[in-house]
Amino acid sequence: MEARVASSDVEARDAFSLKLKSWQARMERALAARLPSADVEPRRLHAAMRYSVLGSGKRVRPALLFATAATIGLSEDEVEGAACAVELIHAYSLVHDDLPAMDDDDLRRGRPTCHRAFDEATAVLVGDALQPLAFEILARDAALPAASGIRVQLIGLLAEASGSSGMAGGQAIDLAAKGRTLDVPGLEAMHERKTGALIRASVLMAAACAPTLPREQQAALATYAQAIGLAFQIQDDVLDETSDVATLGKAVGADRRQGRPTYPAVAGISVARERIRTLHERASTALASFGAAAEPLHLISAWLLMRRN
Ligand code: GRG
Repeated sequence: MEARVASSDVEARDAFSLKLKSWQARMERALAARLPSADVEPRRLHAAMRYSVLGSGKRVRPALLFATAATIGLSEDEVEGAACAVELIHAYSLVHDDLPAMDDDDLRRGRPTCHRAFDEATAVLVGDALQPLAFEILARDAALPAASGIRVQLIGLLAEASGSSGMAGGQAIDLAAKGRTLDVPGLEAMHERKTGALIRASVLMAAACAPTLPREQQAALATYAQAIGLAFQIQDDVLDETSDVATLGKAVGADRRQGRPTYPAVAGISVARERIRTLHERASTALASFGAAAEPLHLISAWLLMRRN
């Protein structure tokens, strides 16, 4: 019996790995179609936008939208536009995070960062242009079959998650904490905004596309999303300490060098790993009421737990 369970687990993971590849390919096409062509003026800006979004990236946030959609009975078509919007905000945050005024990084996704490949002013403009493109998609994209009330909700969720009460606020807290220590609750509050907010929004935006979803299931998805969002950032801190540049595609040890408070620095690596594990457990437990339908979300959780970059 145990052997059968184990082999079906392996089959489920193999199937998920194929699914993930298909989502990644789908996103590459969907984003390429929505980004302005590099042949259209201003060409340098458009080329830099495409450089920053296309070609690689794990597409974790879109995968969460697609997996949530599958769990609650929506099609991938119904959430593709929202998945593009979230990924564009994520891509802009990486471009700005890499700037000399922030992390001053040379390498991202195994390639020169946007300001290195182009120039600083262009990289600032890439962020300035990717953000409104995300909201334009939510407002107008014909491929997003959502009613106008749902579109307004999607815009609100993404704005809240990326603004000063979400990602940008988390980044501000992180920058202000350089060279200082935070306690674990302070660190988790920062992580929940900086990285967790957009991950949570990815799940909530897919849920918002199904307005008849029972309130308890919406709450269960929010609990799942919050837990994996925090776990994702703690794992990023662990990988920053334990991985290498070739695996990660970006500089390692940068957080510690820059005096940033990280989970391993504050609590130690083994406490950080244990916290990641319990957060993933909490995420799994939250999905109980969905039964087998939530398998894609369980598999995303398992993927993130095992990730090496
Ligand atoms: C500049 C407003 C502003 C915010 C920046 C998210 C963020 C805030 C900065 C990114 C810094 C960073 C590396 C945080 C660790 C977690 C994280 C977001 C990692 C990168 O996300 P992945 O792993 O990247 O999903 P890929 O390349 O796969 O898309």
